[in-house]
Amino acid sequence: MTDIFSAIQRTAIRIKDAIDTKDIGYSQQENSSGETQLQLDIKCDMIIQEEFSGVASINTVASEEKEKEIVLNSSGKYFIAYDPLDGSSLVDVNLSVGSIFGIYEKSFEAKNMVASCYVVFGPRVEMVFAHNKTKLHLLQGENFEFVKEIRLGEKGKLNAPGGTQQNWEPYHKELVDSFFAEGYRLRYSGGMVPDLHQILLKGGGLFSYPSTSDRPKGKLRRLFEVFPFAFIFKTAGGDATDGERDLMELGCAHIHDTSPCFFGSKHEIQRVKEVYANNKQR
Ligand code: P6P
Repeated sequence: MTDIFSAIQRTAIRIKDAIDTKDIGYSQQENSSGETQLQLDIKCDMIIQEEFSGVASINTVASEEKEKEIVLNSSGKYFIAYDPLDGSSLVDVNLSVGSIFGIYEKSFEAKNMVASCYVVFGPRVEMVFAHNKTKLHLLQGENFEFVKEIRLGEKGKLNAPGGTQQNWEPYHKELVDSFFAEGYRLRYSGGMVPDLHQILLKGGGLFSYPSTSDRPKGKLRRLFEVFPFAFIFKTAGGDATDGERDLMELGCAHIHDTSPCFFGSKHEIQRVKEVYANNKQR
C-alpha cells in the first residue's frame, strides 16, 4: 500500500502544477457521463495513469474520464478507480477541487474495497488516506507529512445539501430544513471533495446528494466517488447510506453507475434512515 500512497503523492504534485497553469479551457470530448471534458480533466487523468503504470501492485485502473477500465499489470493485486479532478469546473472560479481514489482487491466491488484516498487542492494541498484509520496529511515541499487521525463526533453542526432543490422530494426538503431549524450551518461549494473534507475536519454533520426528479439514481458515481467517501466516513467513525441501505453494501453493475448518497456523523445518518423509511411506507 505504501507504493500506492507514494504514487498518489507524485500525482498530487503534478496535478497541483497542472492546476496552476493558466486556464486551458474545454476540450471537444465528453466523458462517460456526458460532461464536456476540460483539457485539465484529460491532463490529470493522463498524469494519474502514467504514475500508476509504474506501480507493479496495480492490476487495473478505472477512470471517471474513461468509458472502460484499463489493465496495467495482470499480476497486480489492486484495482483502483479514480476521479482525476472532481469538480474541475470550479478551478475557473478559484474554488477548491480534488482527486478521489478507491482502492479495491480482486474486483471493483464495494465489498472488496481495502482503502480509499482523496487529495484536496485548496489554499493548501492535503491528502486523507483511509486504510485501518482515516489519516490527514499535509503537502510540505515534495512530501505529504502526517498531521493527525480524523475522528468524527457522534453529531455535527454542518449541513451540505446537494442537488437542485426544485427537484427534491418534499420529504427530503423537510429533512434538510429540519437540520437548519436545529441551528446547523450551510456549507456547500459544489465540490464534493472540499465539502466532505470540511465536514470531516470540523467534527461532523451531513452531506447529501439524494435521488431527484431529474436524477432518480443520483449524480455521484459509485466506484469513483460514493464508495471511497463511504469508506472514509465509516473508518472515521461516521456512517453512509443511500437513504435505505449502507452504501458499502451496494453492488455496481457498470463502472459508471451512480447512487443517491448521504455521508455524515452517526446521529445525522440515523435521522436520514428514519425519514426515508417513514416515507417509503407512504
Ligand atoms: P450540483 C461536481 O460536478 C460534482 O460531481 C461533485 O463534486 C459535487 O458534489 C456535485 O457534482 C455538485 O452537483 O448538482 O449540486 O451542482
